[in-house]
Amino acid sequence: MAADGSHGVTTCACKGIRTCLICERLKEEVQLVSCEPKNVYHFLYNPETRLASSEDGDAASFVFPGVFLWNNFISEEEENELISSMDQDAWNPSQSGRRKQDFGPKVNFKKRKVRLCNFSGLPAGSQELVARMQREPSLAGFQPVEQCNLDYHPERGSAIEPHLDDSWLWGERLVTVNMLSDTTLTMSLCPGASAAGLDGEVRVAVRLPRRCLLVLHGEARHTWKHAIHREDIHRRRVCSTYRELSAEFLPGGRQAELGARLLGIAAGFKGTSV
Ligand SMILES: O=C(O)CCC(=O)C(=O)O
Repeated sequence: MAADGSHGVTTCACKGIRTCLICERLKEEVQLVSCEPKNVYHFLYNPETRLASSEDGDAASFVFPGVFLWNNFISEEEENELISSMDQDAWNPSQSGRRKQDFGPKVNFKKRKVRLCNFSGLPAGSQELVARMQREPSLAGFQPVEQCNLDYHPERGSAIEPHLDDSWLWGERLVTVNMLSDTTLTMSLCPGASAAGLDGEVRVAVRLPRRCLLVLHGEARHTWKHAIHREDIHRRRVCSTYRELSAEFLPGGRQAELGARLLGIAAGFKGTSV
């Protein structure tokens, strides 16, 4: 295995409209065209003021709710330990040049089916991090039942397209730990929605420093799509995203029993990737 944990990957898992540099090189006929619509207004999020300010200075700033950033959430030593432990496991090819490791139940979001399958819990290395998260008031009671590690590399043109995370199974707070390099999370509104009274697409750049923790909740979780663009991956980047259960799977919810089983398994912190 190479120092970056790669396994000499020369194939990819892209499907449909998704591509990465590996399949683009293989399919020479693929012509990449910029998908940027005409009217795009670029804003930069300021974590201190919680305002999104126009990068070109041509529009008024607006409050951007639902982002919480914790700088230096992990130390360099912890980052090294986490990455070397991940690199001892296989990384599975995923779409758009990403590789992934999953610790969670098997889910069919279309059919709304959850199966425990081989879910053996979150990995041991996350136990202390989860306890640390829970001490932050805005993450009180945060009990993740899924951890997804993603590996991005500029050589593969890794990216993740703008999307909203599911909210049938996953709860209010999405928590990500950003490792190995700085990057930018780009937030954009779903078509038809407008922000700051602007006629066009509004994009808000949220800078993610190496070793920070990011929480998306509220409007940033449900109204704004999030993406990592290929051009914002400058070096290898690894992130771990932790997801909690929605109300349907918590006490009082229709699937509380299944939720309790998932919580019990996750919190054993004896997991291997599924
Ligand atoms: O790479 C990231 O920080 C975002 C990951 C993400 O959006 C996802 O796993 O759904």
